[in-house]
Amino acid sequence: MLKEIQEALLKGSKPEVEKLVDQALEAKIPTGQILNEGLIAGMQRLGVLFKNNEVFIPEVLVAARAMHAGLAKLEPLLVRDGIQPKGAVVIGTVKGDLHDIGKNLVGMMLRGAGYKIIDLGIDVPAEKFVAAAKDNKADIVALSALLTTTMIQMKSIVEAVRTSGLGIPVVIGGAPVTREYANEISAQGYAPDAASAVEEVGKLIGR
Ligand code: B1M
Repeated sequence: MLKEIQEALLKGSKPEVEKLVDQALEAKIPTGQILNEGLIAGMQRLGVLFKNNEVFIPEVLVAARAMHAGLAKLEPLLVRDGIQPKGAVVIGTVKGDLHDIGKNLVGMMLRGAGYKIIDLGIDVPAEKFVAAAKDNKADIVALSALLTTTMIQMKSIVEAVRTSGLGIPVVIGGAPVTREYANEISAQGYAPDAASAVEEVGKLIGR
């Protein structure tokens, strides 16, 4: 069934992805397995096809729409209700970057772990991160970037948060981002995936 989810995602069929995710949940396949071995694995296969010019932006967009629909089915199971927020996280994809699937997943996992999420969306400039962190008394700022050309924005955002006097850490992630890069730009945190982002945020804000 997980392979079928991948195929449906590659076809960009939103109704099929939704139906198969429902079936997988009914079959009691663990949510994490549906996420990692179904949806994310499908997206990884699509990435290879995209890189090799075997599929193009329109196909990737419909697949992304199907992925969002699949994630929406899983979200209630990843998110626990009625718990006191452990802290407030301002999250967004950096300026110039329109990729939001990974960022949404990180936000979803953090919400599931009990954090309040202020999601600024995509293409977010430094000043907006700082303003939202002030307005929401955030405990941490979380940045996502998927392009080597946009990850460099992270440096100015880390700097803007530092000089704002807010005194809160910044955690960064996204496919091209590494721990070395985080060190280089003095970001306090880095996580390679959504589950590690939860651990890293917990460590950084000490809760
Ligand atoms: Co884009 N794209 N794309 N794309 N796209 C990539 C990223 C690329 C690797 C494809 C490729 O060539 N193989 C390539 C980047 C090359 C590079 O810079 N190294 C690329 C390119 C080139 C482009 C365009 C420039 C193409 C063009 O126009 N010629 C263009 C740029 C647009 C822009 O942003 N300005 C573009 C456009 C698009 C679409 C809009 C069509 C679409 C995005 C739709 C959307 O997001 N709503 C898209 C997609 C879908 C992809 C791929 C296929 C899939 C990305 C994805 O969603 N993965 C991608 C190839 C790939 O990654 N295999 C590709 C699934 C997601 C769950 O993983 O986002 O990595 P990911 O998130 C992970 C981790 O990275 C991490 O946790 C997540 C879950 O574990 N993580 C964090 C992410 N953020 C984090 C933050 C954290 C911690 C962890 O802390 C805060």
